[in-house]
Amino acid sequence: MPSKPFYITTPLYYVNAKPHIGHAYTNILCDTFARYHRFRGEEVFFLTGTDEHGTKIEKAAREQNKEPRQYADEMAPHFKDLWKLLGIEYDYFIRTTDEGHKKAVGNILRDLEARGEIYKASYKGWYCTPCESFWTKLQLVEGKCPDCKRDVQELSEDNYFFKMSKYQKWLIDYIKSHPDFIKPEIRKNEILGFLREPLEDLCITRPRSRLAWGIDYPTSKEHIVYVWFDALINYVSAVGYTTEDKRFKTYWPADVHMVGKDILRQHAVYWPCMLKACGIEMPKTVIAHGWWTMSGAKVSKSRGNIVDPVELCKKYSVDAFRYFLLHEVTVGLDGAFSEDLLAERYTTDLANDLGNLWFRLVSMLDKYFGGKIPDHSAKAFPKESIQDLLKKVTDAMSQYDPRTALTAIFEVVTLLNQKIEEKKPWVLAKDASKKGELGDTLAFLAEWIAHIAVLLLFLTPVTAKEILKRLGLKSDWILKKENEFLTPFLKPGMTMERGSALFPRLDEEKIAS
Ligand code: ME8
Repeated sequence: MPSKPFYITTPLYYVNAKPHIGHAYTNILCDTFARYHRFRGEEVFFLTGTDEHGTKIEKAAREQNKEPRQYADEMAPHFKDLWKLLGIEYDYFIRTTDEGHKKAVGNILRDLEARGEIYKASYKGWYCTPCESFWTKLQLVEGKCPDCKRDVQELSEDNYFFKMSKYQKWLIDYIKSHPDFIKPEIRKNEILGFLREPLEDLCITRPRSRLAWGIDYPTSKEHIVYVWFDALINYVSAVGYTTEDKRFKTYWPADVHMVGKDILRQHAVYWPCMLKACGIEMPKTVIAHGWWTMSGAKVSKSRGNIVDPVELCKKYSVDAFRYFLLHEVTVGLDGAFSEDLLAERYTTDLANDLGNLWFRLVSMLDKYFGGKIPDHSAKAFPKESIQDLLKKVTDAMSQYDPRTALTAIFEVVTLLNQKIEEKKPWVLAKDASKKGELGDTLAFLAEWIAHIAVLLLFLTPVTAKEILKRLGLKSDWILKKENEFLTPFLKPGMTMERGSALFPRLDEEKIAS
């Protein structure tokens, strides 16, 4: 029986501002894992999209004198455009305003209500508009929102509640007995810490009089569904829950929900309780990555310290931006972003190490062998070392650790540059009796570069494909059996295309601007 497709999701981003480096990071991570699983021959379903309901969106639309729907229609393409620019190969883009999604939300609510999982009650609380959060008096900090420290309003209103509290014990047991459910460990412990306090039922509606922009609550004209209850359901509505049974069975459960640590509670507490109440299987893993910060503060639209990925890609290339984000921090930790650091990594790792390695190889092949792969002996193929690198990279990728994979690859790049210094092919070239050694040395380097390029296909795909094209090799690799990789790719006489610099020297003036 074929294995279940690998199903990976990003959060659905609010459309109240254009995407920034943080959103780009989550999607680049997911794209890397999606590409890796396709590379391993698996079917993949990679879901991303936009979260379009709720107070934030309504407010942002009104500020521009627009209807929320028109505003969302104008904003959603900014996300699609960025994913296109970044080469994010998602399979489906869901919008919470899609009819299919709204239908699934209604079906779920009707079912939960019919089964007594939802009740109506009067609710008194303190509401923080920017955070869209209700707080109890105890939760307020000096009378202000505990998250953003802004003013809150006291409200009392009739609402619908999901009986989340009854799942508390089950959830704690589930998290403890499924070590991979929440990653990394530190975030799992945070959630378990949160669950030491009594879990309250979740208020899942807003009165229409206060918020009109959202999904209608199916059994009350006066209520709108709370934006988080609506948005989380996308992960099952996108694969046909309650609308296309066969599709749902094919894809669910999700293998990975990738989220930032800011929204882990919704994904590791609300969402599992919702699924449990619906009788749906749990996703396999929720991974919470860290935040990109600037001068110590989280990059965020509300702080206004936005880093524009489009500008960075224009200046440094899509792959350089991708390399930086994947290589700079281990998934789960925070990363301090600075353009200076990006420029430094570009120059040292990409231009000086990888770019230069390529340049030296093709220059020597051109000079000594007319741009062709020379005759060489079988020992020129470094099978064991290549096998070792493959293992390091695949182990790291199966642990959702692209940083370690990139580090292992770039360590080899450094070693290969050192090898050129040691072997001094330009000295070998002067001695006719060393022609065989010269051929072996260059073939060894060329094989390494070809194999490295294949391993970069899911990490820095533009560069990887470019190198493979220049070597005259295919780039639609599917690696089902290791042996297909542990074999020479190049034959004597094959010609290589020199091409321009893979990572051109940075133009100082352009960078400073
Ligand atoms: O929370 N560093 O949407 P959102 C790293 N609609 N990642 C960051 C980041 C940063 N500085 N800033 C944002 C929502 N992100 C809800 C989600 S899901 C059913 C609903 C990324 O537009 C990170 O993935 O505020 C974070 O979790 C997400 O953007 C929040 O996006």
